[in-house]
Amino acid sequence: MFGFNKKATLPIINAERPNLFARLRDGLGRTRTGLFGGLTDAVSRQKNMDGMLLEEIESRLLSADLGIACTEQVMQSLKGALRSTNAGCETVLFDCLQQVMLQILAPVQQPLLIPAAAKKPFVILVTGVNGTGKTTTIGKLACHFLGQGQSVMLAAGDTFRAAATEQLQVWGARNNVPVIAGQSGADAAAVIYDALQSARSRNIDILIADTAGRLHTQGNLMEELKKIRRVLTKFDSDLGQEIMLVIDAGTGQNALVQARQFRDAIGITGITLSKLDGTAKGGIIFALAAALGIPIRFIGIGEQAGDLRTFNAADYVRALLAIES
Ligand SMILES: Nc1nc2c(ncn2[C@@H]2O[C@H](COP(=O)(O)OP(=O)(O)O)[C@@H](O)[C@H]2O)c(=O)[nH]1
Ligand SMILES: [Mg+2]
Repeated sequence: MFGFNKKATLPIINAERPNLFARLRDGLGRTRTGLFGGLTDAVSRQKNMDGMLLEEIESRLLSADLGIACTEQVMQSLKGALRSTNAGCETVLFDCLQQVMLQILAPVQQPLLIPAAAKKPFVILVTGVNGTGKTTTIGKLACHFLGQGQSVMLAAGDTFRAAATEQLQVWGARNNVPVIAGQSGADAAAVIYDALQSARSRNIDILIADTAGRLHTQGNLMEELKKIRRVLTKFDSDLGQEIMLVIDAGTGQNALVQARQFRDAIGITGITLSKLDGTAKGGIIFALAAALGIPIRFIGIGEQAGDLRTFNAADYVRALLAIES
């Protein structure tokens, strides 16, 4: 497996949970291979990095979906570093990537903190296009917050498909948390309003609401999301809310389009980037961070309840560069 022959210089965040780090590192394996597979050998053989090698690095960054702006930022830093040092190519490449990547990601490392004094419930409204992993992320989030000792309720706001409600109920049963659902085809805002009332009367800490997948171009469905937002405010104008967009990491540069349009339509307060385990395009996280600056709350690295991680920039960069702790 690819790995730089260099000791970690980043802080070790999850030393007490090494298996989690290993899962993240393994999950990012395809992105890492795309970025660096075979490259380190070529780099370590060279004393000076030539133009062809620099071009190769640039095209790999683009293929991993870092996007043009981030790729340029990395390449500028790399060229600058190469000019100003006599260190070997591999060391320069490693240090430079580590530094620039961390610089790009650190500002969006803003974990979702549930204010202790907030009125209950705190609401997490989960949105995104079809199949990005919304319902699965909700199951994982339920597990995550239960593990922190919070009480959780789920609202089946995807009323388009009966299967969506069933899928949420399976996650509810698995985690032993209540699921509020309506009839198939019911008004999603009404289901979520019912769930709010139920959660408040039962003193539930966190209500996580599912919504039907929609394309950002589907105006009527975006209107429905706006209505849900109005219902939340109408229920209680002081309600603590997270409007979470779930993005499939394999989407490529279209992820930026999705994020912008959801942000402009309903205001996104946080992103969960799912399916980082199955893609070679995990570089999209850099493009999202640099272009939008929306907090990245969680990353999904598998389909199981435990495959959700609070986003940590240093961990992500270390895992991507396969720096062993
Ligand atoms: N490998 C992988 N699969 C995921 C992840 N998150 C969701 N999925 C899968 O993606 C598919 C769609 O997920 P679902 O939650 O139904 O998406 P939704 O339509 O947005 O609610 C399902 O097969 C999930 O198991 C992830 O982080 N990694
Ligand atoms: Mg769903």
